[in-house]
Amino acid sequence: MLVRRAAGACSAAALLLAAFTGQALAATKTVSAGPNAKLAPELSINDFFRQTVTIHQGDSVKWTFRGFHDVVFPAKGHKPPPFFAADPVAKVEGFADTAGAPFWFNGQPRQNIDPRSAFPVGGATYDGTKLTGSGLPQGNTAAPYKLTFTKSGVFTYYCTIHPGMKARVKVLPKTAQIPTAAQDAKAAKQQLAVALKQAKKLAAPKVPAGQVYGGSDRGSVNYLKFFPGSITVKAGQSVVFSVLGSQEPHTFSFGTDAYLKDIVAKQITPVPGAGGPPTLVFDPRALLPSDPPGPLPPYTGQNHGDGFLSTGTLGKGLPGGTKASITFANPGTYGFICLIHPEMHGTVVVQ
Ligand SMILES: [Cu+2]
Repeated sequence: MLVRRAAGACSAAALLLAAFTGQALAATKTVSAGPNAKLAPELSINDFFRQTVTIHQGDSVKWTFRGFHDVVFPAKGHKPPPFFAADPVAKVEGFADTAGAPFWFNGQPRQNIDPRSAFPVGGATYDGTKLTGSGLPQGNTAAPYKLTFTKSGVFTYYCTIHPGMKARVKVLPKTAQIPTAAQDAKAAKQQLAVALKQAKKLAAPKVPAGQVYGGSDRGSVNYLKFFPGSITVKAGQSVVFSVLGSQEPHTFSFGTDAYLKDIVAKQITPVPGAGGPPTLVFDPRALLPSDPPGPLPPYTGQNHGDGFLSTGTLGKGLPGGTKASITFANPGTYGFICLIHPEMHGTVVVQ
């Protein structure tokens, strides 16, 4: 009891002292990149919780990661860097299919993760004048990212991985009133409730006959799933594969398990740099269609040697567009996955 009273007196003294000198104690608020909640495994909500966090000048924000996200503050008034970009020099080379034929994309520009998205940049404080970011965190086990805000203002930040995923930090003078931690938690909870309500509406999209959707998305709410999971057609018929959302690109990729797994494992490969950090390079087989731009050839089950055929990444705003049609020549049961989200599986049954 005595000890507790002494501790209480001590912290009261510290508060008094702080009030006296006009110095609020520097505090840290936490924001979750992705909801800090257990969701259905195929449901991805690409948002920051809470959306606008308000702090005092000199305070910090700590981001914890749920899902594959980053935190990037451009200099105020500037756009965030892209997630990936064409290498100005290096070309794709040496990619051949299992039949030994070179892929069409040899000679195309290599696609790298932009180093400003890939690696931490800008240091531990932010005042709005220079690009500052977390680099690519490694999923849910990533260490939190912490930034101290030295100037007042309203600062917009981005996840460069998911287009449209952005939020704000409002930095107020030290004397201003700001929400309490409890108020922040309540707002984050409400924000999640709204997203989950949206998710309910997206869980079973109406898909026209003869089509398969990759994902069912609206804004930050994304189902990482094929709809329907299995489609049956007659030999000689086609299926239209489409991605209507813009935040999560998908591929529709046929092939043997081993071949597709190999691409997934090499989806992003570090290539050592000369004295600097490595360049993170995308496997062109994951990003680009298996065949030259234009209508895809019919699927026979033996394309490119052992049956590889891929639409490349589809989605709103992507060079590959939102849809691809594939004609199925031979009866059989053909599995496909998304090479960006390999947990997505589907089947085409050809009769
Ligand atoms: Cu993200």
